[in-house]
Amino acid sequence: MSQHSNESEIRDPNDVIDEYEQTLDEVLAEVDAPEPDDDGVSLDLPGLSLNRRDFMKAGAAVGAMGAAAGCSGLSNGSGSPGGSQSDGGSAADHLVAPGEHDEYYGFWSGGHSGELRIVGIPSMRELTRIPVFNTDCASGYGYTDRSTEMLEDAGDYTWGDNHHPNLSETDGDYDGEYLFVNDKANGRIARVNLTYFETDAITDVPNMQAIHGCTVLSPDTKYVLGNGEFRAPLPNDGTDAANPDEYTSLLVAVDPESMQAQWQVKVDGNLDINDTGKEGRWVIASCYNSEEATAIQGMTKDDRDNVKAFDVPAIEQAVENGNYEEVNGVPVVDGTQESPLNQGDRPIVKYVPTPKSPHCVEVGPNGDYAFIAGKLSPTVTMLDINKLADSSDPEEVVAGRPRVGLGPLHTTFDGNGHAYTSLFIDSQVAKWDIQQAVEAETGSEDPIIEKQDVHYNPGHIQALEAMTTDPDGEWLVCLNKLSKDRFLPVGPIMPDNDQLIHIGDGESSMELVADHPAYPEPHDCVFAHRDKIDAKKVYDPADYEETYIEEADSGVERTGENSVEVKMTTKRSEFGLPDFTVQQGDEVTLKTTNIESVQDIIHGVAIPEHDINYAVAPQDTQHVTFTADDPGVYWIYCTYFCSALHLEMRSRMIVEPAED
Ligand code: CUK
Ligand code: CUA
Repeated sequence: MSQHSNESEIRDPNDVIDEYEQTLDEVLAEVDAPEPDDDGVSLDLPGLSLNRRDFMKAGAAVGAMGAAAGCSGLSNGSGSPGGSQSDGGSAADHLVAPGEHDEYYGFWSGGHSGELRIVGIPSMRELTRIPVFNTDCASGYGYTDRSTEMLEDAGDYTWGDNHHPNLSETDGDYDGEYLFVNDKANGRIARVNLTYFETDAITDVPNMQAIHGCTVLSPDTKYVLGNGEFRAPLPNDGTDAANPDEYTSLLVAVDPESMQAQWQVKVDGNLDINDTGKEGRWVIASCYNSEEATAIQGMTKDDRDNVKAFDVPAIEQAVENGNYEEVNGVPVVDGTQESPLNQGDRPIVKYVPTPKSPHCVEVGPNGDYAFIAGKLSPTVTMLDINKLADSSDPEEVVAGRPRVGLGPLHTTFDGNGHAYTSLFIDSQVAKWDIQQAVEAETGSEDPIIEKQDVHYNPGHIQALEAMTTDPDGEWLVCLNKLSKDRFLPVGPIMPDNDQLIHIGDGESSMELVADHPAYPEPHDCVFAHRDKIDAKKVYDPADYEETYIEEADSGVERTGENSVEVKMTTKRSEFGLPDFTVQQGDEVTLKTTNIESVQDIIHGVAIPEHDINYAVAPQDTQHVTFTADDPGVYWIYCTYFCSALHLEMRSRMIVEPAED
């Protein structure tokens, strides 16, 4: 109808692209030969010299041009040096026949939706969602007492921003016990129990406002490690609020069982993404704000930021020696460059200069190198982890620095010597040879094997079990931030586009196989072979401290002048009580056990006008507490379609008027 009404404001897309590419050319020229400049911003952020509308339009226009032209006016024109033909894999390979199972579990972060999604690979079918930092009325998470108390104890926020899911490891391989994930928004770390696929602990980490990077310490999950991205005063109690020089960033180590913060390390600059070496010693974290600025111009000013290598045993030793300051109950060790703990033979934190506002850190499968994507530099810096301990020259620990393309963000691996790096600005995946990158000169493009166009603007990429010591290859998922024209329009907030790419054993060309729309906004994912996950289909009551309710236990008990406890079972197709009566103003605790022992027979307990709905899975016991404010009759009904008589599965709560 009115789709042309803005036409007069819209510039010729080709002009916008030309302008955009010219900006990038300037950026590149300057990255190659940075001009020393002590006062000004040393380079414009790509896109920022255009206004945001133009930047987005430029992307959209490029998108509309499709894969034929790619997004890469700057990388030799046509995008795919390896060509789009593939001798291995085909679109059909990813289809999983009706009734068949996927071979891999994919665990997707849900970004600011707060949830996790479980996706089968290679089909890309979404299997379920796990509420973590959000509430979820389908499961009752955030409604039941158990989940509500956990959320309240963890700060009582209604949302979170989860970016980095990590599977627990034993001997460097996934043990199927837990998944840990960060909350960037509120400085929290959550633990998901992979027996029941549910969140069982959330810790609100003291002294940290945002936790961005999140990883487990390989090979045995000794700690969950969180990066404080936003610098803030320590403690953040109003002191120095207006004095950014006094702000600091922290790394935290959380015990995976108790979920308590064990220690923190304060550093210069900030901390973005992290990963660990394979031997349990090094935590490697990127820093894009070595300038310690509070605004974008300052944060992007210097041509080099750094990567920090935390020496975990040395930090533990410092804590043991009492070399810390306790802040809000957590030992905080000083890891700034000036710290006495960084002056001797064994500094607790090594600072390695790295170009330019680096983003990801991913440690390769054999643990030799950490790969740090340059973001505003078109390179990936490879840190030689084996040299970290003994070298005092930061440059000596850089093993290679290939030029991969524009806007490199994340790198993944196929286990056969190849690295794959996402290029946010080029909208491509660059596949390159790790050994060749070690041998090639800094900034060389020789290690590049091929580039695959993706749609559009990828962040994380992840190949099967790429974070273990033994990646499986075969499939790679590229989590693109934008989908633009790839799906039916669904209004202005469009889905992301997670694309499945066949990589095989790495010998054949990459092949784009499937688009998968994703609700905002996954950042990362991690995969485990199905043999490594052992999900129970029915609860074992021994796993929870809840009193199991038998049919004979159903009843109402007054527990106080204004409180009652109601117990009832659920089974096909009735509640344990056809009705029960409480007094107006009573605080009602309703406890239900699903006494079914058959898999997949879930009952729901919904109470209209009381904002209550939750699921009770077979052999699970759940309870809710609410106040019966208004007299009347309230039908309680089952929300899971459990049998042919599901609609008849009802009970009545009768609330008698209070006596005056
Ligand atoms: S960050 Cu989002 S694309 Cu939070 Cu892992 Cu890189
Ligand atoms: Cu029980 Cu429907």
